[in-house]
Amino acid sequence: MKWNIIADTACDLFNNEIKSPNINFETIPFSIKVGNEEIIDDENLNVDDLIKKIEACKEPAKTACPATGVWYDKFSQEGNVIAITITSQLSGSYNSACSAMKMLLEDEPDKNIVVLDSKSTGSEIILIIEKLVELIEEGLEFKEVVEKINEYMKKTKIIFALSSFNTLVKNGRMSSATGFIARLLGFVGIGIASDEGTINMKTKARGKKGAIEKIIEDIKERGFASDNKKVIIDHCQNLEFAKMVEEKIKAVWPEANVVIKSTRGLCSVYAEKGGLIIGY
Ligand code: X90
Repeated sequence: MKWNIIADTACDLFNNEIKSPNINFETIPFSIKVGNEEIIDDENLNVDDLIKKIEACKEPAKTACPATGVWYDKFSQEGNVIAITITSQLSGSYNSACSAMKMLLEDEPDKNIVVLDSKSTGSEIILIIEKLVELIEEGLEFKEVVEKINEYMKKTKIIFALSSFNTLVKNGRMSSATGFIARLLGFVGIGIASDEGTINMKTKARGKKGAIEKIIEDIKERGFASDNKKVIIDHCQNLEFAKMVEEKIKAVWPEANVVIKSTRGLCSVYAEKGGLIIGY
């Protein structure tokens, strides 16, 4: 049986990063607008250039989620379909994918298809996709895969550390009251996702070291989703900070499996230069 895993580019994985004989993995891009320029978050997007353009532009960058028709085209491929989107609380991507699913089910009522609301973004979505691959490779039926992934999604977590909340606040993805940190230079704002998938600001720290302490505290408090203590650290042009976090995690949990990745376009726009998004 062939399987398709379709995600929007908030997942920060490229199409060639999931390799499994029975799985077709594809990502659907957001579009990003910087000034008058329209940029597609596809495989050719260069995050360095994007950040430079954003920094040179007076207005904040804007984004738009994938259209229903694009999801529909991917869904009509042969085989089972599992789609996953960025949190429905911050983007229309989930609704757009759900409309495509409804259309498809009218044409093919027996199709095995589901759209998952990650209630998160970036690295937490990577954890979920990698788990999906594991479940599919175990040879489970569609229904079992969906059941097990829903259980797993209750356990995965996200914590992010950003030094600017400008784009999030200016685009109305978080209120300026919670975006207070945006104005405090030299501080790192730390937040998590609420159960519904909105931004829940936790605290602020002065500099990287303080932020790392808060991140470790959070992992201790909420615990890993998997027995093998998997952590994915997504960074927007801040490998140094990502490595510092990795080192500290390894010092506390030497057996942890830590992977560092770069944000693609969408998460780069909102996490901004220097931001970290950690999934565990
Ligand atoms: O539909 C669209 O145009 C996309 C809008 C996305 C807005 C939010 C993106 C957030 C990216 C920021 C920190 C992580 C927050 C996670 C909370 C669930 C990264």
